Amino acid sequence: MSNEIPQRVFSGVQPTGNLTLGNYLGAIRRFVALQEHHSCIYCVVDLHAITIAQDPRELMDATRSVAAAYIAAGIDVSKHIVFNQSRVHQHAELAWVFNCIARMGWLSRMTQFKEKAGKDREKASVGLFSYPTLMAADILLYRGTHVPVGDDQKQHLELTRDIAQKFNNDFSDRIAELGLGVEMEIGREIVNGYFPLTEPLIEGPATRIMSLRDGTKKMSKSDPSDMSRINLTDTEDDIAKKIRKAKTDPEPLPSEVEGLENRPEAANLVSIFGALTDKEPGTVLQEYGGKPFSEFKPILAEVAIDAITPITSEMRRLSADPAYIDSVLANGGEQASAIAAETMRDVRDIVGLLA
Ligand code: AQP
Repeated sequence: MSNEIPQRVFSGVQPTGNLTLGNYLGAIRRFVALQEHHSCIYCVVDLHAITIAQDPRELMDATRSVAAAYIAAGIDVSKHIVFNQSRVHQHAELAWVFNCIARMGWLSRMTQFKEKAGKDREKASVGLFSYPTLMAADILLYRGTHVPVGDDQKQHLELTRDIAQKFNNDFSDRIAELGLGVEMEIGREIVNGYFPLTEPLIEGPATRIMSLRDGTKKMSKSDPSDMSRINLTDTEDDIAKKIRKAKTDPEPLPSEVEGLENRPEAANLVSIFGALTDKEPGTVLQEYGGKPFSEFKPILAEVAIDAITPITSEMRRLSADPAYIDSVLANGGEQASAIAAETMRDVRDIVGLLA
């Protein structure tokens, strides 16, 4: 009996439109940092994208574009696995098993479903409702131990842990009989089972970047207003204009972090600045406290342009060669399939599904 699950980082991004500064700072930039010391699998989660209607051609383009962003941001595809989810059929297969493990009550509490389904829940797809069980399958198919995500995914990761724990409990005798159980130390917990209790990595200065038009709403690629976000495909002029027009209040920047309370737009611009320059908000305010936004915004725009435009131009160069992107995804898909097939063989045995 093997008694250790190796540490493995897994995360994904949906190909649902242009990637935003939020996706970059909250997720992709952290994927790049983690690759130095971990074995990583980064997925373009196209099966998640179709929980909301997508134009087929745009979906293919967006899938390649997310892969291009991963590579342009610095993910080393010769050392880590990058692929699109739908290539590995075991994601859907394990999601079905997890649909039978997860409880209706658990899924009914998911705030993202409530937000995305809106008022007319009856018309939302079943896929949108069961999205978190597919997300749990994405992670646990590779027995992912660490998942870097933005703050909005916290609840889904808690559900992933609940599903893993229920699976481990429901089948504990069978897991022991087959010798597939492992003792895991995750954080401070010692756990015995087949699936690890995944650790969410929600940390750093940019776990929730807010809309440039409304500091109480998350910056999102599907926001109807393009002015609400900075896209990784924006030109320098676009970035400068969006920051210039970003909603703010009439007061100058405060000198202390406490002064940002009840000033969501100001707090957001300061945290974007901090994330882009690797500075704590307090340090940013020491430098810029007392300055009006008319002075701070152009400096922020310059910092944002410096950070984003090298990635944008590399994405553009990569996107001109879709055959290369496809080869990366195919190669990553093969490596992912090999791991996924092993997990799914175990799961079938554990659950009692004849091969
Ligand atoms: N505003 C944000 N701040 C910090 N992190 C963010 N993430 C998303 N928005 C922000 C993180 O990016 C990763 C990929 O997100 P996703 O594509 O899976 O979907 P999402 O979380 O629903 O992000 P969007 O941009 O709002 O997409 P749409 O509009 O399609 O729903 C995740 O780790 C997420 O936390």
